[in-house]
Amino acid sequence: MKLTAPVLAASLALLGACQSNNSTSETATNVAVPQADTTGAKKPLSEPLVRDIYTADPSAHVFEGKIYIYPSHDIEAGIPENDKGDHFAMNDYRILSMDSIGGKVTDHGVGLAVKDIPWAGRQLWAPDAAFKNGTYYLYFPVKDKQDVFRMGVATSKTPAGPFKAEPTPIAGSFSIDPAVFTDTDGTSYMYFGGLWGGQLQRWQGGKYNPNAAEKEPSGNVPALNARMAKMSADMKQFDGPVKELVIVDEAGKPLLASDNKRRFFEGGWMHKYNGKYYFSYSTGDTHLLVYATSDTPTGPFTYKGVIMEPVQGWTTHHSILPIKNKWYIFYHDTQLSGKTWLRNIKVTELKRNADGSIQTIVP
Ligand code: FUB
Repeated sequence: MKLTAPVLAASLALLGACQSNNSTSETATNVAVPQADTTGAKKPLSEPLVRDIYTADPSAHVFEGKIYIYPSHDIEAGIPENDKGDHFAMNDYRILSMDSIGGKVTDHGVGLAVKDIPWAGRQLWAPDAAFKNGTYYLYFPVKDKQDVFRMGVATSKTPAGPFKAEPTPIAGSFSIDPAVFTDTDGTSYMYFGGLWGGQLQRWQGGKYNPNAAEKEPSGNVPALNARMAKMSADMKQFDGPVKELVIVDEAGKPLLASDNKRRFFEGGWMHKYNGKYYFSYSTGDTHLLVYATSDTPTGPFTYKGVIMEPVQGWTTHHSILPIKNKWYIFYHDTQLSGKTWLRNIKVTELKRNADGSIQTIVP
């Protein structure tokens, strides 16, 4: 997570204050909003899915024949930007759904709030969801009362929630951006981690160091990697140790910290295509979405290329899934606000070449 002032935000017109409420509502998607383009900026590839609230970090899934989206719910908390990301002070999640791509978006209201998580302190960041054995699981990172990011899990009998949080965080979890992937053999894994404000650098060596530098190592040393763990049968715990998800270059060498156009930063996502595992992630300070592939869900993964060029805003966060014979990528930018901490989710088609490689999207 970028923690300081916007770098790439173009000066598109503000579209009015987004008002947040807890009610269920419907909004039309991809509605063109008439506005004069006085900036000469290029038209974005797609339009925000919702305009009455700010949303980011969309994890999308098909549940019960509909597309459910579990985004962060950005708010203007009035907290000045700082290097620890205090201004990303989100308090709850709003769960969204739509029947099809391009259809109406239903806002199911608050699915989980910080106040209802017994161990939480502040900052409800990018979530993900999963379904197993008749139960829906919402995975979320939030700072505990000691201001350390941990991962929690909450459950519901319906994908729209509301979700009830477990009384304690997932033992052994840390940092941010959980993405839970269930393989074709039924085994589920959580992929997670994020640098800088996501605190991953505080966990080098496997132990928490509150005095670690606030940024990552630099230079010709191995980059910090995302983490992964197998999920327990009840999907509420890790089943085994947390492992590093090693990403190597075409020569099989681990990516270096200095290689910031390719190294992992945050926002990991896993999907499987034609028997191969695709781990995609944000490169943070170089503003790219990139991917690496492997023959196993545990890696090592080999870097392959860029999925998405920089969006408007500092960075984006995504999910990739098949819907009715096509693949889609959900992501965010800052088209509605021009502010890095007030984002809006979007979706566009993801296309591949015959060899399975992903075509680069210019958003
Ligand atoms: O929304 C808060 C953080 O911003 C997420 O956890 C990161 O992935 C970045 O999108």
